[in-house]
Amino acid sequence: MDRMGSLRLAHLLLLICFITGCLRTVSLSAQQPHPVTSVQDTETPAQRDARMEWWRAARFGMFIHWGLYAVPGGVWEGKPSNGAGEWLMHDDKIPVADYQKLVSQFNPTQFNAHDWVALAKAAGMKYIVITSKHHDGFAMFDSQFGFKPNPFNIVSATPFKRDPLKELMVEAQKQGIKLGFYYSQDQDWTAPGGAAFGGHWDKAQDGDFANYLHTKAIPQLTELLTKYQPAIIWFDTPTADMTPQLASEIVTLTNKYPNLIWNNRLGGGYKGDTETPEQQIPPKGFPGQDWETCMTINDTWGFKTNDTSFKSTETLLHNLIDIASKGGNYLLNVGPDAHGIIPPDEADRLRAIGKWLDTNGEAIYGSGPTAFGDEDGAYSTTEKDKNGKPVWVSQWDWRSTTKPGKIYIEIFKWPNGAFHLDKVPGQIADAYLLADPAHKPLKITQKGSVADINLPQQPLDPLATVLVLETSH
Ligand code: JFZ
Repeated sequence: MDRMGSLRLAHLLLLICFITGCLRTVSLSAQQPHPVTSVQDTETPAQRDARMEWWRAARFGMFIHWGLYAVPGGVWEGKPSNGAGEWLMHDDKIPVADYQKLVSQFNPTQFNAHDWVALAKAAGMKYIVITSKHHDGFAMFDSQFGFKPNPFNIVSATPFKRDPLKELMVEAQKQGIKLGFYYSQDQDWTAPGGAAFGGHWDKAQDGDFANYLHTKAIPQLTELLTKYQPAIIWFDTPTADMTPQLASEIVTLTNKYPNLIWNNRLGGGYKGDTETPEQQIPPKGFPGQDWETCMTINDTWGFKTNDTSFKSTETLLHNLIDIASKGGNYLLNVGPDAHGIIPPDEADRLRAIGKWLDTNGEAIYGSGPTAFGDEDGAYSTTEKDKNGKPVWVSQWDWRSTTKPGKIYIEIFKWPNGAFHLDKVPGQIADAYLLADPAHKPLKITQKGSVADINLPQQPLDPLATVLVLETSH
């Protein structure tokens, strides 16, 4: 088998491991109650609504994958990798000691917390989730733990010596944006006993998983929660090692922070707060549930020198609107490089989305899902996928979001003359374009639930122009 083929096979095997791990977790949770009840198990619906309120209104967040893997940037011993930047150590089976040597080259002197937070704000993002420790085990904050076989964090082990998470915490507070931490609680490829999908490849990784949790993951999560007051903990890649009992020890910790929001990737049968579809938008979202699609701008989370397949601003903005119309959040990733710079191709796109939101944010923040429901597409009646399920065929003409008394129509494909709707709930009393400062009334023709709204010849914004319908019943 060639290299590409074997890598693809490796990834397939990883995915199977991941899925069987999840299935085991799910069946365990169906069999037994949680050893420790979590906030989600005991709070009232009203308490949950209060806890999730800011998150639900936010709609748009910045994911940041930044770690030691930014140094190789997806290239090891001259060979570019096909996998994600942050998976390089695993994909190339790099020995622990060799990987750890990268610390002397990690000196991101151009890192500027003010600029990163300002960029998130300029993009119209309401929260940031940054990797505090990814699967490689390297902590991006000042930590007293994980010191075996040597201190493996940015403050103790690199010439940089600064604590970027602390600096981001200060700036996030100053500029008024929520800050959360991704923490790889299960996989840790450099700590003895930490899990690795597909198994360990270096003797230095062997050890007891519970011991790893007790000596590194739980102490580090405690440091993060006590010293940085994150709004979110974003767990990842649970394996079968994370038994209900072990997961419950983490839940005992998170329970001490009644406002904390955490996702569905802890493991051990805990559901957390949010569904986390990855790199895709489920056709109908998760009705009645909190969910967040995380997505890369190019094809990697952690920085890769060779990855320039950036999605267009239009695609990214349409994704944000699509997700909002289905009641979810968009956690869009940037991968800063080893100097501390967010790639300009990523930053430019974020600023363009922010510019659109400056004018049209009313249709996104705090909005409810679509008033219609067929505009996003349909399952094909002829085409089936490899599992025999009908293929989803997306439509990208327009989307809809709502607020009490208002229907927003985000128009992607400008129609000729009038915008036609078949199933209007209620009577349209007023119609105008959100980007028109005068909100000049547009001509409405409505018979029952069928309506036509006269539009100007040209859209006000070729990316998306928002039509506002004010309704009465
Ligand atoms: C995980 C990480 O392994 C990856 O490096 C990145 O941090 C990403 C956000 O999360 O990758 C996953 C996790 C879950 C799935 C796929 C990749 N999944 O559910 O298919």
